[in-house]
Amino acid sequence: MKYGYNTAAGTKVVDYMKNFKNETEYLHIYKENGEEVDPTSTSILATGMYLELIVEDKVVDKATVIVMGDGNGDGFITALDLNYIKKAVTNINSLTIWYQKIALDLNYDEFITAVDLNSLKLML
Ligand SMILES: [Ca+2]
Ligand SMILES: [Ca+2]
Repeated sequence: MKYGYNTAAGTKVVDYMKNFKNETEYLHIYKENGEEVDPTSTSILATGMYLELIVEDKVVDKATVIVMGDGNGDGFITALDLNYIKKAVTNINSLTIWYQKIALDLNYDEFITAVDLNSLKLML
């Protein structure tokens, strides 16, 4: 599983999908629970959504969406995300899903610290 399609909170699915050169008929986007999302949807992108490139019924590529600062996967930056960081600062194991750690590591140093906490506060 890879990631790298980091994006800003508030991005709409339809705008996000325009970033990709792949023929849109081959590119599918799903919610964390596996439910497919209409690629022309104006709903908000959230951490944990994922993309699949499907050619001739085979998944040839897959990537997870990371919305920076969105640790709980609702697409918005709120006090809930702040709480995730607060817990992670004292106990890194409180983040149980790998992409939460990436979404909340706002300075990309691979650690969740007070620096990330302060950055997220500024995003609220
Ligand atoms: Ca959130
Ligand atoms: Ca960090």
